[in-house]
This record gives sequence, C-alpha cells and structure tokens, in this order.
Amino acid sequence: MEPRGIVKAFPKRKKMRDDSERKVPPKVLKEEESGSIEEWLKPVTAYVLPAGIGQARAEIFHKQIVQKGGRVCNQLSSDVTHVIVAEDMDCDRAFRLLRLAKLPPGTQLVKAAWLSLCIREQKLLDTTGYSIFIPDRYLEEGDLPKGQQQLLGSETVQPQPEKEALEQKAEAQTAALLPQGPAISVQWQVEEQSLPTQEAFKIPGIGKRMAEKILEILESGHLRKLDHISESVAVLEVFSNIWGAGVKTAQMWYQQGFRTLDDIHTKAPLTSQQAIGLKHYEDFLERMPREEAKEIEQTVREAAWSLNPGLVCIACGSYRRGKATCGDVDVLVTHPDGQSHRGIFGKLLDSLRRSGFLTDDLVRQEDSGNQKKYLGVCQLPGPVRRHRRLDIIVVPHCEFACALLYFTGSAHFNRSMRALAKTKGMSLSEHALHTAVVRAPGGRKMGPGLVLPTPTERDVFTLLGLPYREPAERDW
Ligand code: DCP
Ligand code: MG
Ligand code: MN
Repeated sequence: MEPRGIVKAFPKRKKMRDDSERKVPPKVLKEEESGSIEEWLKPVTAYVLPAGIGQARAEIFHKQIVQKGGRVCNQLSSDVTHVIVAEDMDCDRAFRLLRLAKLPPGTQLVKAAWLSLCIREQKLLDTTGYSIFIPDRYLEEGDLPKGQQQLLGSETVQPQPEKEALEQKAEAQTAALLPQGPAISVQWQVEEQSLPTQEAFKIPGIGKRMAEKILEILESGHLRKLDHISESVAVLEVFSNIWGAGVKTAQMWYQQGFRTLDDIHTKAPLTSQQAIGLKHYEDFLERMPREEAKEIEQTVREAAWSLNPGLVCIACGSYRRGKATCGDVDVLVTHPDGQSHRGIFGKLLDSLRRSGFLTDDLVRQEDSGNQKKYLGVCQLPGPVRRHRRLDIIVVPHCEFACALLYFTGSAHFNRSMRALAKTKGMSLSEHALHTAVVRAPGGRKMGPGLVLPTPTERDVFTLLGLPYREPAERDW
C-alpha cells in the first residue's frame, strides 16, 4: 500500500559505517563458548560481511551460528565456507568490500536471508536461491587448495594501474559506509581518509568515542547511531499527536510496523478516545483564534445561565492568559452562593449535547472530590466550523480561587507555584492552599494540614509571599 497521510515516506539512509570490519582482531568463536548442544550448523564456518547488515543484526547472527554448532570468523579466512552478505549485495561490490580477487573453492557468498531462514526453521537449508552468482573471473582456476586465495591486503594489491588501485581501495573502504551506492565522490573520500580520528581526539574535551562520531559525520555526512531515532521520531510524533495516544502507545504502534495515520486508521485497535482523536486529528492540532474561544465560552455560559442565571462561567487556560490562539477552551463553572453548583454538571452537559454543541465525550470525571471535570469536543453552529476541544470544570465556590489559579496555568507556572509552596512548608493544589502537612515523629503523615482561606487568587500569592501576577504574566 502507498503510504499516505501526514507521514512522508522517509528516505532510507544511504550511508553506513561498520567499524567491526576493520578494527576487531581476528577471533574464532567456538561452539563450546555458547554452552549449546545443537549441531545442525556444524558444516558452516561463516564470515558475516557487516556492510548493509549492521552491527546489531551481525551480532545476532554470530550468537545464533555459534549456538547451533557453527563457527564464526570475524575476518575472512581460508576456513570460511559461507560469506553472509546483505540482501542487496551484488557480486562486484562484495568482492571489493572483501578485498578479494578470487573466491576460494568451497566458499560461497550467501544472502543473509538464507541464514535467517535456517535459524527460523532450525535446520541447515540449501542455499539455492540465496547464493550470489559468481562470474568466472572471480573463480579460481583449477583446484587450488584452500588457503591460496588472494586477499587484497594493503600490501598485496593486484597488478593494475596505480590510480585505479587507489580508487578501488578507497571505494572498498567507503562502500562499507555506502551500502546503497556511493553518493560521495571517491576523490573526496581519498582526501578525507587522511583525516585520522586522532585529529578530533586532540581537541580538549573530545574523547575517543566522540572523536569516532566526529569522524563518522565527516566521512559519511551523518551519524548512523541516530538513524533509527530520526526515522522513528517523526512517526512517533505524528502518532502521539492523536488525542488519547501517549508516547507508549505510539511506540507500540511503531513496533507493530505502523508508519502512517492510515495504518493506524485501518489496522490499529483504538480506544474510543483515540478513535475520536483520530477523527478530529487535523482540527485538534490547529489552535483556534481567541475570538472563537470567546464564542465557545459564551455558548457554555448561556447554557449554564438557562439552568441558573447566578452561575459564573470563566474561560481559563491560555485564553485567560491573553494568548492570541488557544489549543482548547477551559471553562470553569461555579456559583457564588456555595451551593447551587451542585447538580449543574450533568444538566449542563445534557443541555450542550442536546443543542448539538457537544459532539464527542473524552473524559467525564465526577468522582474526584468536589470538583467535576469534563473533557470533550464541541462545534459552534454554522458552516465550516472546526471541532474544538472543550474542558469544563464545575467547582464549589470555597475552592474557586485555587481552581481558577490552577485552570489558568500555565502548567509550568503551576509547577513552580507548587514547588515554591513546598519550600515554605505549604502545599498548593487545584482545591486549596494547605499549611504544612502534619507529621508524627518518624515522618508518618498525620493529616493534610490546615486549609488556608483564599477567597481570591491574590490571597494565594500573598500567603506564599509572592507579588501578584496578572494571568498574562503567568505564561511560563
Ligand atoms: N494544567 C496543569 N498541568 C497540566 C495540564 C494542565 O496545571 N499537566 C493546568 C494549567 C493549564 C490549564 O490546566 O493552563 C489548562 O490546560 P490546557 O492543557 O488547556 O493548557 P492551556 O490552556 O494553558 O494551553 P492550550 O492553549 O494549549 O490549551
Ligand atoms: Mg487550554
Ligand atoms: Mn484544556
């Protein structure tokens, strides 16, 4: 299926680097090291050519091969029976990377899929269909015994024009970095090869690992370690922008292979909230002009007033902080008589739903203390109106100031206020400002402390020893 929707298809990274190829000293892993009794891979002595396979997958192969009775060489040697190469490897490139002129008899180049399949099926399968066709020019003439193949080491360059040899060597080095075709000119690479890691290493504060990363970026234009991050981050961002889907859900979907909103729409099992979030994906991402937030506030107010004209309805959040645009509308409802807010919550929502203003419900929280909270979706009447997120809280008037302060935010400002309260031996919540929590000797909590009277927001500031801040000054 063609990926469509928000997520663009990400170009696969073209440049890779594999350190294992040049740095790791030769070592043969023997089966005893694995503590395994399986033997079906015994006829196999493998060398995994890491280019295009990657370190992680190569390591899995190494473990599996040894576990199943095979042997792994981490350099090409005369013992090798199978050279495992990436699925998209071609013969010429493989020989360049291996620095090999001729393939010794008894050795074959096999695509990694063969090994994967063997491991899955738990048996040694025929390589037909997976082995790479080797043209005659790469085959040794006659029956030269094993061990006489010509490895193109740094000193044993084949007789050929000098420039070509240099270029081939450079390409062999860089092709490991560029498994999908060299995109950088060979000439550039030859020059840059003279920049050793040590150069970067000399910079104060740059250790060996960082120096290697710098070199990798210089050589290949990017850092492969970050590939999977840059590939997944954008997708995770798209997914976690679905209301009701957090980072964990987004990661789970990614791991399940979903990459686009269309994938989510057609394949992912969704909670009812996520389904609503997906339905209004574009609308919810767009912030509304504050004029529209004002209309929404007014719509809620009018419905409330038709229930009880004494009800107070205030749009808080970013709207009250004076922002030009609002992500949603946060309406606080209370009644100054301290009583008449009771029973309003359900009636208000029913009324707004009946008028068609509320279109979807996300969360309805009536059980938490005295405050009742609704999160949902509304739509103003008229053509081309978007769906908007609407939050409503109904609070008893004795909690009004702390609720107003909380619901006005910003979230960061609230965190700072709460942290400050703590340092002063108090605690601030959306319900009240408390004096110090009373603790028994030994630290056990005896009670929440006393509620300090806070008829206005200003009282909260004063009790905390802070100068008052207007809502517009709480935007941090
Ligand atoms: N709030 C909080 N902590 C949170 C979320 C919210 O203290 N984690 C409080 C402060 C917010 C208020 O609730 O200002 C409203 O929450 P919103 O998510 O609606 O945030 P804003 O209205 O501030 O911004 P936006 O314009 O994005 O809605
Ligand atoms: Mg808001
Ligand atoms: Mn909100």
